[in-house]
Amino acid sequence: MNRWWLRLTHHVAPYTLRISVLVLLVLMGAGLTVLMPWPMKLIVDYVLTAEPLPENLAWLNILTGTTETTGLLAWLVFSTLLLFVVNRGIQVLKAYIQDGVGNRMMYSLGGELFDHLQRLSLRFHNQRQNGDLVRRVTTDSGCVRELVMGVYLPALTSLASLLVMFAVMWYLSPLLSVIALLAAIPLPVLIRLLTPRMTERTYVQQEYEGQLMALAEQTLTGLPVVQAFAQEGREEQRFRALSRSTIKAYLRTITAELQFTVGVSSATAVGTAAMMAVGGVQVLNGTLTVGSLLVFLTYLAALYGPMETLAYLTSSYASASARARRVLEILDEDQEVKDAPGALVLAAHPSGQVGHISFEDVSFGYESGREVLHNVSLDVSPGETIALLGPTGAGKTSLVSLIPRFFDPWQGRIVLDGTDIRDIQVASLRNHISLVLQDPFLLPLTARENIAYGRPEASREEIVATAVAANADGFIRDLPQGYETPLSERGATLSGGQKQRLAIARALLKDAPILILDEPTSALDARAEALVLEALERLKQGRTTFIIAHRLSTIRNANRILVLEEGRISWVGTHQELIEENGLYRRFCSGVTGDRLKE
Ligand code: M5T
Ligand code: MG
Repeated sequence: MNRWWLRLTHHVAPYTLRISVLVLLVLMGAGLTVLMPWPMKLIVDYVLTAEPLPENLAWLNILTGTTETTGLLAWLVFSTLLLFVVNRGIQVLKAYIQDGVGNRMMYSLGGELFDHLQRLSLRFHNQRQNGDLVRRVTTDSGCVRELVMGVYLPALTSLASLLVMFAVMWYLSPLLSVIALLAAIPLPVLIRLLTPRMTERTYVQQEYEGQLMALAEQTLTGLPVVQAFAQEGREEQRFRALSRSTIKAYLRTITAELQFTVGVSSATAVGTAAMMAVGGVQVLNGTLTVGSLLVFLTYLAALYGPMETLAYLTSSYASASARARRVLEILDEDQEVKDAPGALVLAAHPSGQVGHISFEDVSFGYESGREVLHNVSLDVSPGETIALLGPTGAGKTSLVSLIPRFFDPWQGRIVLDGTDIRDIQVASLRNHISLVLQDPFLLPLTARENIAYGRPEASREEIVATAVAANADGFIRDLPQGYETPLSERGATLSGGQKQRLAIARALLKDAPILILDEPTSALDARAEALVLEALERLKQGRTTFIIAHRLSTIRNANRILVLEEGRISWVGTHQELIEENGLYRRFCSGVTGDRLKE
């Protein structure tokens, strides 16, 4: 975790020029801040006392072209005004550039994180909470902005002004400068002592905040279930309990920060008191002018600012590094399923027979120690339709999800047209597969865009034709804005069967040589199912198809039926053979009557 910032440099590098301008502005600002009390000093020491300017300030007379005190006064008043205006101008410009560059860096890192997250395996996402991940992308990616704009730049500003002020102070009174220096010594000690604690506490706090967001997100997503079981009270209690932990963690962070701030301000207060005493005596002795003491006191007040900034810096650094930890943790997450070096790119328009798939002694599970598929071997010819049948939890969905490489097998291999699918480019492999998932998830897009999701360039005619084939055209036309109706919380909500037909249309339009249908008609009534199956029948032509179903009617036309039981292939044969051995079918599908089998 050390040197974590080194890993973020490529989000900062593109803005080097703008950051250089910022640094320049910062240094100019520091210089102006130091100059600020000087017109006042000159007025007090030379204008009000009508003393002539000493040798080393004689250039002021030449510059103003007058030795008159009133003329000098006018010039000094004018320069105060000028200093103020220029300083403000610099601040405004600095703020503008700083915000622009800061946000660009943040979204650059956020973009990298989002991209990486999208490509992480479903196994990773199954174990993570969406709300927490969203927070990492949208909030925690601000760490790079926080680091550059909240740590490095303020550090430079503070150090530059401290340095210049210290030089001037030394020129005015070395003794007082030494006292100021003594007051500053506890600062690095405190930084070393308290930073690790602050980092740790900030990390814990952010973890809790992530959990809180995840809880809110999950509860809102599952709200129909929460309301149906009247569990709002329990969810509220969970939220409140988590809130309490979050607040506790927050307070612990604040405590660490406050300890630090108190330490810093005590040191500064003692220094201030000491300097007032010694400076006062020096003025009374006549070794220091009133004007110089004024400059000194102004700097003292100004010293406190940068020192406080330095104090905040460590807590900003702590929080930036805690956030960075949450970002890098995800970026370090290995892309489980990724392109092998020199991976094969499948031809865009495969000619001839494509889609010969073999499972060779494949074993697979989701978590170690619990194997879900055991030594599955299967050879599917191009254009063949394989139906998968089996009790719930047997591993049907798991088996087909290995084909697009949502997961890789633990043992054995899957071969597509002679190539191990691990040697095929993932995107290219997936482009050759059309899927209807068991849970037909629709995106918050219009009906038309949802159907065209896998082929955004499809023409309207193609989209409508596919919808007609999937028996979806009718209900889509009945939606408030037809094909242009947004399918989101604010748009139309579809029934389970309608969603399923839309998902089928989406898969069909993709027009891939391999078709995987995970219970595509489970939510349809007999009539709708018949219509969809008829469409599927047409579309299955020439494609290697896997169809999972619980109903016999759905799989009647499959070339082969495969029965999966507890992760093993227990039976393979045709529909006719299955009917003849109907005892077998009854064994794993309890509750299905003989009548049903005759469908
Ligand atoms: C097979 C387990 C599940 C079951 C077995 C998807 C998924 C499944 N499993 C996990 O541990 N993690 C997961 O992410 O794997 O599950 P399946 O392949 O989904 O079974 P199915 O498709 O035959 O069942 P169904 O109900 O869809 O007919 O032990 O716990
Ligand atoms: Mg399933």
